[in-house]
Amino acid sequence: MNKPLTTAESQPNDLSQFWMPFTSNRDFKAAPRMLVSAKGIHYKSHDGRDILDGSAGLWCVNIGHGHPKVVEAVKAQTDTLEFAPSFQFAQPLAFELAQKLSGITPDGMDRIFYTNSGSEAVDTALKIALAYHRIRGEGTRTRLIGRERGYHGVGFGGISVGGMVANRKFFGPLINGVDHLPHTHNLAEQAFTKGQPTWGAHLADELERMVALHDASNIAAVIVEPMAGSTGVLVPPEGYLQRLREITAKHGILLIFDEVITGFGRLGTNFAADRFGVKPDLFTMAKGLTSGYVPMGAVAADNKIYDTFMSESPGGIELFHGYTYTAHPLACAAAMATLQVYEEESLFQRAADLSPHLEDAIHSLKDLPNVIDIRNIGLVGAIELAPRDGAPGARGMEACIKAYEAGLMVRVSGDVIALSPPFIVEKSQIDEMMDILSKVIKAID
Ligand code: PXG
Ligand code: PLP
Repeated sequence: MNKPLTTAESQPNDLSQFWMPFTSNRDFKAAPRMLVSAKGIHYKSHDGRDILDGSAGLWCVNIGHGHPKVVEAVKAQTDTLEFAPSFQFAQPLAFELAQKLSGITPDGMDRIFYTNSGSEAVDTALKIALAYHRIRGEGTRTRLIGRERGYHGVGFGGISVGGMVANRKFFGPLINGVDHLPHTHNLAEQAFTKGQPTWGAHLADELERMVALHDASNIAAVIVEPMAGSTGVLVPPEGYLQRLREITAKHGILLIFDEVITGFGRLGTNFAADRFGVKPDLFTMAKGLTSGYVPMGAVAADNKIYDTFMSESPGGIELFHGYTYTAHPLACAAAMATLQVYEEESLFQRAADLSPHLEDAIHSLKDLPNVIDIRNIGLVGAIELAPRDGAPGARGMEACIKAYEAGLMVRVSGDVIALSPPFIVEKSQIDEMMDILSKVIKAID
């Protein structure tokens, strides 16, 4: 266990300076929930309680907390080379990591561009798509298509193609030339489905209507999460992603998968592309890439996209894009060690093997009060509660806070409770999570 913090360290007496993200600062600062250390599948709260990590942090700590291999790798890298520029210079781990990653990406998607977060990965993928079309002489292809209820991070690119209204409505006109496919959630047709719903593949055909309206020659790319996580776990209907692939391929539109959550074993396979047997042209990753130990994201590109930049751009810099911290040595070290842990501990397989247990356990909650849907895939589960009249999200937030008080961290999106534990979770701990959730759901009205 990490060295316990002193009271002064764990309970700062002034909370006003840190402007917290995606949080009611006023509510939190009135009743803080401080996490002071973590090991394995537990956080330690500032009042000394063990909190089961039912969400792998923010869907990222797939290998569990405090894994000595990753901790050591980052420490050692700090001693050797803490920073080196990646513009015009490089450090060897960047290439080693890209090579290692290309061993688990879908065939022919071996070109890796590094970022520091999922949001940056999304911006990068959209920019590569636009520049790719221009470089190959189809510069009219500038329109981007996202999906309602999509979450693609918080950059202007990501919120433009994203479809969560609260994340968009405050921020002006955004990027123009964007359309949104309909989301695929439909309780009447899909409630309490285990795994992929059978209803909904036809919603991909809406893309044909957009092509008919704008003409394919104006459309650069379609971006979707293969499984939408942040919006409350929407599992893709059977055949839906295949249909999107067919339509995009037919019209020369790039297909981008946002695999920031689904990548690195969350669905029991390397990537969702593998799980669903659909290969995009570009995909984003982050979170599980380093298991959250150091921030890092990336985009994997089909080799043909990279090759086009190399052969068609006139010489000199091929892509005018990059971050100060692209391929940061500490992030590369964390990612190398994380990938090694996944391999040595067969963690993607473990996620797949645990999936039926999570499915049975979570669906056993279906008769609890206010539960209107339960859904699951891989090592992800969600419980949708009916919204309170006039106060959507209130019941979900109350569940989140009560669960924490009872020793369990979950994520909520509106009134959807999401579970996505680290892959090292034991079956008994999944059961413990369900016990807590069951008591919590019964206790709120
Ligand atoms: N794309 C997807 C699909 C994501 O889920 C991002 C992009 C942005 O990544 P960064 O690293 O910039 O946050 C995400 C992030 C939640 C939750 O509770 C989900 C995310 C982030 C924080 C909370 O569902 N997803
Ligand atoms: N703003 C200024 C003034 C900068 O000089 C830079 C980078 O040099 C940035 C923003 C971008 O920062 P980053 O490369 O960390 O995304």
